[in-house]
Amino acid sequence: MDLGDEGYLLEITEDLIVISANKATGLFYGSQTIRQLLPASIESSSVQQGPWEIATGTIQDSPKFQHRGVMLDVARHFFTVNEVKRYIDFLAYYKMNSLHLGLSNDQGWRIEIKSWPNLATYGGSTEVGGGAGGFYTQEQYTDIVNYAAERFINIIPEIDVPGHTNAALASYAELNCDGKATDLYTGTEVGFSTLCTNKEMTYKFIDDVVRKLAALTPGPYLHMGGDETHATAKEDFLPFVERVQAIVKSHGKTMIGWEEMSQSTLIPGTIIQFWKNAEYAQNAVSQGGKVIMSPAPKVYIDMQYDSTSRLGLHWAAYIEVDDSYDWDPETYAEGIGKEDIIGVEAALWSETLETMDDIEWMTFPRLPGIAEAGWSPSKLRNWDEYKVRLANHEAFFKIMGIDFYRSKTVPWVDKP
Ligand code: TNX
Repeated sequence: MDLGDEGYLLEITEDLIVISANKATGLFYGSQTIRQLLPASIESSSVQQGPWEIATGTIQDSPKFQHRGVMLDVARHFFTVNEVKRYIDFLAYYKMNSLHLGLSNDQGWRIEIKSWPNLATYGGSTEVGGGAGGFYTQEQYTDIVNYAAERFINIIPEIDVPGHTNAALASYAELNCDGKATDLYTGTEVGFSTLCTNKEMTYKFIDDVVRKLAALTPGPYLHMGGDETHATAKEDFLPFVERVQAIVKSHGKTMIGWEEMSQSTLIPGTIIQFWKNAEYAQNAVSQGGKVIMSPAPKVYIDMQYDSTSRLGLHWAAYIEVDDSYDWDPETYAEGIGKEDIIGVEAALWSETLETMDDIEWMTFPRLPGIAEAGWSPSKLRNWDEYKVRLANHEAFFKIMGIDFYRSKTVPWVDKP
């Protein structure tokens, strides 16, 4: 039986439950399935009345894609270590294995780099709307990494360059072409900032940051952004991407970049994250690169559900729960097939999201469906069947205190 590195076999009989797997990851996923098969009251923090019954039967299960994740933007609004850990718990329950943290953007720098201290202390001192912001010390970042690893989740840190860099440009004058520090920024525009790609200091800066992040991150990937570089001339952007890839490689990591990076020459192994433009993804594939699928009209879970949603943006689409379920990563982008795709990643940009409740309301109930897009074979996925299973997760959402959106597209069991 081919269970691979992440699969498991779960055999439940009247007197025994057996999980078998090749690796510890599979045992962990088997135990998450047991959690989902038992009544949600097992999740309660107080003593509950049994009996706790579970159906007998056999489940053989393994994921379709090796990468199943969410990008959480902690730069536009800062989220604490405990909030990130709670999010990691949600990912674990749905057998996702990757949390991509957007650690820098125009509005904030969120990770301590000791050789460039102002990045965090000054560049991290605010956020969208002018709130206090914040940053993770290296110890706190390591705490997040370890907490995730205990749940078989890999942290992918992102430092977005050369655009989306105002927080760094405000912290260090020498990163600017004119040698003048910018002001901190608390708005929500994109595409106005750029590192000075012609200055050697810029590459020393990136090398220092990448060296530290690589040392703090046990996983194989560092994400270097590269999106929406409207303030960087294309002739500067292309060689910049080549140098950044080489820096990441020199510190022993594989680079991931947003799709725009595929306009440059990719080195073997570089992974491109598709969000909008199939041509960019095709560029990556034609250079032998692999793709993470994050189509904005399906998995940008910062998008509003409909025009009445109190949070979120809608530039890509209104994304109802059925819309975010009903797509197939293997056929979504022309010219990008199953063999080109390493996985699926939702994106939770936080321009409009300030609290954990806000994060939960955008994430639930869309997350389980996106997890399924990354896990289940296409032919077994069907909204009419899925929506009934999703409705049964209401009890879990409630017992976990998750603030979720009661979409009309889902036949919820409990009426409010
Ligand atoms: C696009 S998608 C962005 C982000 C914004 C997001 C808002 C991408 C790589 N960049 O900078 O936060 O839209 O939905």
